[in-house]
Amino acid sequence: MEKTIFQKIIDREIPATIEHEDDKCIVIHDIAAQAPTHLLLIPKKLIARIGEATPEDAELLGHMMTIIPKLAAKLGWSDGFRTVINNGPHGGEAVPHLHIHLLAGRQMAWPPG
Ligand code: D5M
Repeated sequence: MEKTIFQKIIDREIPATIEHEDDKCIVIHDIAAQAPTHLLLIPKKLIARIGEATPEDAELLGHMMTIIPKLAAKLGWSDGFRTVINNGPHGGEAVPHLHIHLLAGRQMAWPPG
């Protein structure tokens, strides 16, 4: 199976602006930013989408959740931010490698488009 674009970034085959990295995940700046700050929090393990996560991914997913408040503190998101996971065609997913969008720096609208 061909590597996803995010796997190529994790493997340093293509460049990205990296905001955080540890043994379990990487956080990069989205190339098509939809907010003043738009990050992607990506597990190094290939989980195609959140709908395919399994109970054995619980620790990894929990770890990823704990990265979010650290980023919020580091980047000064005191006015708030939004997290988004797109899943499948109706969810607007483009890259089949789980990623959590983190958007900050402007007022978000509801409902989402
Ligand atoms: O979101 C996939 C996101 O991935 C979309 O917001 C663009 C972003 N993207 C695509 N290629 C790159 C590279 N090379 N660097 C950084 N960001 C990238 P989805 O939820 O799947 O629609």
